[in-house]
Amino acid sequence: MIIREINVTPVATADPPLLNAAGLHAPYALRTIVELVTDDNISGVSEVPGSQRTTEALESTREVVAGRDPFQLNAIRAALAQYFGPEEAAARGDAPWDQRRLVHIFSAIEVACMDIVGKATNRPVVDLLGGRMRDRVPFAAYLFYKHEGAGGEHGFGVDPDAGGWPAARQQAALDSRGVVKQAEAMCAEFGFQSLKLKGGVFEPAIEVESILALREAFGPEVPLRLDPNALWRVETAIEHGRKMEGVLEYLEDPVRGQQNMARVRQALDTPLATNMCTTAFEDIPGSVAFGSEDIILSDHHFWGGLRASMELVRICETFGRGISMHSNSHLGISLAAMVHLGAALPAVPYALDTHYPWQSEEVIAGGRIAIEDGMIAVPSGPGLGVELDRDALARLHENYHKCGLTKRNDAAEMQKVSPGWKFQATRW
Ligand code: GKR
Ligand code: MG
Repeated sequence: MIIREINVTPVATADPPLLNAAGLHAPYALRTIVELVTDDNISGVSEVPGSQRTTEALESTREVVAGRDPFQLNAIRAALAQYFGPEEAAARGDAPWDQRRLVHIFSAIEVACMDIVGKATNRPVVDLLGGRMRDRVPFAAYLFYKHEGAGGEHGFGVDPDAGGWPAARQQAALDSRGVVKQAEAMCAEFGFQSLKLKGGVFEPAIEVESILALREAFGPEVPLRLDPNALWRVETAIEHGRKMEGVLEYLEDPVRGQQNMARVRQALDTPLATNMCTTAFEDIPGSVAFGSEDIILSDHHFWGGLRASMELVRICETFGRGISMHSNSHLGISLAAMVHLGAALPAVPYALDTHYPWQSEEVIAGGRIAIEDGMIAVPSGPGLGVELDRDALARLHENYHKCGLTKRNDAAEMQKVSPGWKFQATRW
């Protein structure tokens, strides 16, 4: 069996005006959908964060990937590392983690190959990762401060008084009351049993107030997390972290860098999690030397695929790190891959992150994947268990051309509503 065809389709999906440390989400989030087709017509799919750069890099892998056996993932990875490696290594020092290319590209190719291998062997992807440890995978409600609106062209057509999650997704949440209402609506719709608030938007005291309001509304049984995306100083993190001791399940990336994280960690009892200071295998020695976090939020799109994520789990076990999962705005192909991985993990002590409730569109047949009791069932069927809806793919591809975005730029989007706004790597 060999890979005969590589189809790369950039898409844009409506995304609400969510606020974060980097600015504001644009009305569309970009993703890139990859389809590999074998000589015996088996198609495998995958999805990665989108940008023109990623799409072009994927297009250029045709010469490396075409003609290869999808079972031979080690050789494919070696070939891609050789192809992208030197440039990647040169950029490594100063490139933010989400600008690394090889990990995205290999993740895209690997997941699509595993979808093919699963279909060829009539096995779900979770079995290719060593087999399932659970049938349903727990996810957390991902709460955001946000402006009114649901993103895209059609977002503003939702009646905010209609009730239910679609209306709540439309509503603004700019204070603790709004955050609690958002959490209640999201939990009512999807049954989530853990809550994460994206912080780094308002002064720390305001975000702490939201966390305490969530605690008041949901009680101590519902685990809470806050993620200021490394915008706090060490002293700020310690001062405000102390106010949330015993309330947070974990504090995610309060400060920037492994050494700063280690200083905060020594001062607080609350566990620290990261998807910012330990984001690649090359960061593990620093993580161990400094003791920068308790939990690593893995992400197969950024760690170089599903098998690499399983390797990370073993490293985390060795060095006493817990594991959970990071997410960005995404569609159902990414979600299916996350669920297969989540089902294969030896243990899931923390519900995984997902932005999925914030999106309303899909590229997979059968529409949106169901979330019930905060859990997602491993898709049935071989491979990832999802198929492309080609009409939906064409529609979202058209969105991509119409929206005119070529990369994510939350700062530029924020400047449209707050002229002069500037990203500050350390703000409070
Ligand atoms: O979507 O605004 C967002 C998040 O801030 C995302 O970009 C982060 O990567 O979810 C993320 C995180 O946990 O840091
Ligand atoms: Mg984070």
